[in-house]
Order: sequence, then structure tokens, then C-alpha cells
Amino acid sequence: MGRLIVISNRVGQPDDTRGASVGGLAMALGAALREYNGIWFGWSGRTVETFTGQLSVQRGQGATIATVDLEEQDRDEYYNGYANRTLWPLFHYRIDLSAYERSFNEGYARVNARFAQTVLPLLEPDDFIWVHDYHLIPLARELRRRGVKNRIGFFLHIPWPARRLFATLPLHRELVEAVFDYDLVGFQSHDSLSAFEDYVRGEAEGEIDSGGIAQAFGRRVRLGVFPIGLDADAFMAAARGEAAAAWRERMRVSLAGRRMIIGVDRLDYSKGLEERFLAYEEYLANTPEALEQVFLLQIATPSRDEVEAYQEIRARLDAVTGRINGAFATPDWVPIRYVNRTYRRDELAGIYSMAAIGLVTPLRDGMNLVAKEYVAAQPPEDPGVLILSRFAGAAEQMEEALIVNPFSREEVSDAIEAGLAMPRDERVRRWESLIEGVRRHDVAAWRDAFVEALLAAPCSPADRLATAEP
Ligand code: ADQ
Repeated sequence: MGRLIVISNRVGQPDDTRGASVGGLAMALGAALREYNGIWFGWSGRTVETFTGQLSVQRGQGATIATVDLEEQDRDEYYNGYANRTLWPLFHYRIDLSAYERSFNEGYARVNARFAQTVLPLLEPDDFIWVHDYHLIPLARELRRRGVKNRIGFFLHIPWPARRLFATLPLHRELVEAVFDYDLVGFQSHDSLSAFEDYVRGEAEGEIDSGGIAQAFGRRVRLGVFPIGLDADAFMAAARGEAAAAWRERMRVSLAGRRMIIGVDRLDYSKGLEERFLAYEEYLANTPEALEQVFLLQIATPSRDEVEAYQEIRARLDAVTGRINGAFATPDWVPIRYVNRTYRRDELAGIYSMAAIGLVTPLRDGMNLVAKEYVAAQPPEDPGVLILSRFAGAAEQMEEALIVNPFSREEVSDAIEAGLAMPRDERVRRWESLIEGVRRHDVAAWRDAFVEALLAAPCSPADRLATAEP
């Protein structure tokens, strides 16, 4: 059995022993890396004046972490540019925010080539390679160009957009053609898979067979849906731990008998925070008896603040929160508690567990793990209600949530009202079904299904030879 090589923009800390405080993905991949004696390769996050391709290698318990520094221009054009100003908004249906600049595209191609060049000496013939996310879509093409014939899989953590939107990207065809250099491509949801298939059929004159193999550009790739999950048992254990208990007590005092609605998100325009605040305002305006009895705690961690659209959404949220609080607050109550900080996962678990409603209303989201964390943190005998956007990948799995259209203030406002009024037996019934799914489709199941499919994917060196460039 070969080794597993994980490649992502940034590497995690798989040897960290803080368990649930670190995050499920790093823990799950860490376990697989140990099992397959693997390597995790990515950008160090540092920049240097001139790219050297010098690898920095750290050997941990079973897993090796290898990183490389990039140039400042790489960070600007590849990371802040093509990844976060072109692809991220486009893949989240925000073509109004998507910047198409030739230099970004050049930076993206350059960094993918640099990744391929740097990782190449680490590869052995039996290794299998798992590439993560939109930063690295053309990486397999760059590796194939350098003669790599190993199995390579790709997992997209964010949505794949509808065909007509995707076609607004200059060089869209080239990017999809690069997808066909993988052996396996995994999506979070059926919605993303069918958007990709639609493009292959409609724009690339390709075909998809009943076994999920797509053919186009004279090549084949296996497609599949692999919904990511939590390290559910670790998160549930964290919710029973000391840090969670301390936060529960602190929140109990500060609730003073009121009911809490919670949102936890990276501060990102795709998460629908402004629309959420406006829907909550509508709820307050229509429900006078809720005033002073309910509040929304929104924890929003600042993110990607070098990108202008993120500075703008942050300023808008400051303004909307200020306006709503100014209009409705009383001397001893504010309707929105707005917090721009990061908390440890075990602390978050305690805070989630005190909320009567988990309000998860992204406008588009690959999966959304907050929805699953909220469910995993609930007390089984008196669980809260999850309100979930139909445009999150999680909605395909979490049917017992109150599913809403996040663009409709009325619908979200009605769901808040229904959630707060829901009798305990209905809450318990819905939660039992939700938690069963969260535990069954956990991060280990996701990882194992992907690795198994990658090892089983048809891999034909002859096809590869035909496509390798001189
Ligand atoms: P994200 O867009 O980051 O991930 P999400 O799935 O919601 O979205 O994960 C966010 C994580 O960050 C959660 O674990 C959450 O607890 C944590 N977090 C957010 N705010 C926090 C705070 N203030 N303090 C501490 N932790 C905080 C991308 C895709 C998603 C997909 C994931 C995984 O956009 O759709 O679910 O990858 O594939």
C-alpha cells in the first residue's frame, strides 16, 4: 500500500493533541496520514522576496508536514487574487464581486506549477495524492505535465456553480479541462455534482455514464458526492467537558431567563449575515412580545481582511447592527450581541448548547459545519431548533431542520417564530433524526469513503501518456 500525500493551500496540525479544539478536518486527515505514513504539503503562509522552492519538512508521529514559502506577488495574485477574488465569489454565485484580472490567472497558474515542482521530489510511484479545494484545481495537470502517473483525487470544499454562471469565467473551459487530469473528483452535495455534470454535457460536449464516470477532452474522471462531517464524537464530548460547562454557566447568568438565537460564521459575504440581521429585525418588528425576551448572539470571526469585499461587508454589518440595536434596545437589553472573536471549539460547544435556535442561513455554502456543530452540542432532553438555509450543502442531509430561503426575510422570520414556539416533543424528534445523521456521516466516514473511492478509481497510465505534454 502506498503513502497518502495530502496537498492543500495551507496545512493543518495533525499531531495536535487538543482534540476538538483544533478542528475535525486536521484531526481526520491526521489520522489518515498516520495510517498511510503520509505527507501533508502546502504553503507555509510566509512570503519571501524570491521563490526558492526550498521545502521545510517537519516529521511528526507518523505524519510528515512539508511546506514551502511563496513570493508576495504569489500571495497577492494567487491567494488574495484568483482564489479569493475570482473563484470564491464566482463559486458562491456572486459574479458581481468576481474580479477577472489576467495577472490573477497568471499567478494562479504559476503557484500551481510551483506546488507541483516542489512536491515532485517527495513522490514515490505507489503514493496516492489527495488535493483539496479551489486554490489547486489545476494541480493534477501540472503534476501530469511533469510525468506523475499516480492516482490523484480532488475534493472541492465549496459549491460548484451553475453552468451559466461558471461560463462567465474567462478560460472556464481550460479550468474544467484541468479537472479531467484527476482520477476522482469529489463534491460536497448532489447540487454541486449536477452543476458540474451539466457543464460537462452542455459546454464540453462530454458524457456521464451511469457509473459516475465523466468523459470529455478525450479523458475520463470519476465523479462523486462526499459530504463532509464533524468529528462528531469529539465535539459531543467537548460539549460535556469543563470549558463547555463553564460557558454554559456564564451564559445562563447572562441570559437572565431570555432565549438565545445563535449564529457562528467566518465574516464572509457568502454566509448571509446582513440578510440574517434584516430577517431578525423583521421578526422583532412583527413580534412585539419578543422584545426583551429574545436576543441574537452572532459570533463572526474576521476573515480575509486584505480583500476589499471583506472590509466592505464588515463595515456594513457594523452599521446594520448599530442601527437595529439603536432602534430596539432598552437600558438592560440589546437585540443583537455582535462579537468579532474566535473561540475554542469546546467553548463554542458550551455556547451553542444554550441557544434555543441555531440560525444558519448562508446564501451559498459547500456544506456548513456550524449546522452540524449546533446539533452535536444540544442537550438530548431539551434540544434547540436548527434553522438552515436551503442553499447550504448540509440541507441535503439535514431535512429535519427548518429549511428556509435565506433571501426571504418573511420566511426566516416565520421560522424563528415557529422554532421558538416548537413543543419539546417535536424538538426532540427532529433532533434525534438530525444527530443520527451527524454521527453517521462524520468526518471519518467522509475521509474513508473518499480514500476508498480514490484507490478504486480507474487509473489508466496509457490515458495519462496521451495527455502529457512534451
Ligand atoms: P467555511 O466556509 O469556513 O468552510 P464552515 O463549514 O461553516 O465554513 O466551517 C467554519 C468552521 O469555523 C466551523 O467549524 C466553526 O465552528 C468555525 N468557526 C467559525 N467562527 C468561529 C469563531 N468565531 N470561533 C471559533 N470557531 C469558529 C469551508 C466551506 C464549507 C465547508 C467547509 C468544510 O465553505 O461549506 O463546510 O469548508 O468542507
